[in-house]
Amino acid sequence: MKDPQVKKLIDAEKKRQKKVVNLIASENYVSNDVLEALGSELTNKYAEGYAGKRYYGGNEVTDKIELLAISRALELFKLAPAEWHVNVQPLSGSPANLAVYAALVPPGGKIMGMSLDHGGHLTHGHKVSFTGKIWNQIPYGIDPITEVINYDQILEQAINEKPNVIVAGYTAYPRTINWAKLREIASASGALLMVDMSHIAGLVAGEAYPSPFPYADIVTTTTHKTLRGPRSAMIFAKKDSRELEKKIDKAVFPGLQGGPHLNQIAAIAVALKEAASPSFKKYAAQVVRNAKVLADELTRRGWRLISGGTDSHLILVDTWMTGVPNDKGVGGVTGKIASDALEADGIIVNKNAIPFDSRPPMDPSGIRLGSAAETTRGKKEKDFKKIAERIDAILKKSAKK
Ligand code: DSN
Repeated sequence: MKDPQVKKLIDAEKKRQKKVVNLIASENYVSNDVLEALGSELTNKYAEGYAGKRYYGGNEVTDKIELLAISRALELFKLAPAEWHVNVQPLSGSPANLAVYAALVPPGGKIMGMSLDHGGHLTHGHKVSFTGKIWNQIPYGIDPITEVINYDQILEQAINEKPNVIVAGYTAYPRTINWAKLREIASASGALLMVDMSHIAGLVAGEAYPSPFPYADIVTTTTHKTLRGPRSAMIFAKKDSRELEKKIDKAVFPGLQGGPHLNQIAAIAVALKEAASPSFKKYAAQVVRNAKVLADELTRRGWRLISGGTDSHLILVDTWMTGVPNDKGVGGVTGKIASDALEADGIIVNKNAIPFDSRPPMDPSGIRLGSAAETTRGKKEKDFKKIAERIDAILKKSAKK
């Protein structure tokens, strides 16, 4: 690279990434092949439209790339092309979710999504997101005692509210989601069931987490979390007389986006092939095993985990309330203090609200941890045990300050 300033910064970021323990639950490390596709000449090409129906000439190669990504996506999640459609053009997760609502929910309609502090995402209808300004969020949450989803409560709420769409799949919910129950709830209340599987897509692909496809009408996903691809997204739609897929394609282009980023789409195709390999299946299982070890070791040392543990790559630790100083010496670390103290020691996490949080979002009561990135770097149970020991020591030291 001839630009020394940018080169220096990229090199500095590479060094930073190598040196830290990365427990950000939504990050991962892509392969060199994914990087090569992202940095390829495909970035030069305009291809507004869809394969075979472009508004620009010169798309004989890019059509093949988009079709390859589509067929690999359907194959990876074991979907028959006659039954499922996939759009691989969304630029990332938020535009993907926006496109689904724009296609299927009239302005002012109801999006029933999990509250942000219970593990939902901003684009599940939160009021600071346009998804909560154009549409009305009907927020649902977890049970205050068990800290897992109470499906009976959601059923009652859905029947009363009659939302247009129920959104499931979360950013800070560690447990297995009962897709079949959510299907029953959506059907009983006349709502569409949209699953945002961004966090768990790689685990679903690797058969380490139940697939939502037998139950959902629409599935959105980013491609850069557990799926270990480029920053991008996909929208899957069930094909039937409702023609959801046609409405969604129109919402993506020309409704919300212009030219697709073909370099990203090629990188998705590469990542999907990698995710279909036997080694990725082993990876997905290891991600879950590592998260469980981390959860068990932290619990053993006195830290309270939301819902008491994890079934996925993700853990939510209550560093604040655990933290009333007790005879174990644990106590009283806010999410910000915890995340700053860990970062100072080379462990990168994010501060995170916990359900029913009484603290502000910039300094909430917890931290979120994930095992996907470090598992990519080859870490196993014994390494996560050591990571738990380090986290415990750092947090206890901060609590005493
Ligand atoms: N920001 C992502 C996460 O960290 O979960 C979701 O968009």
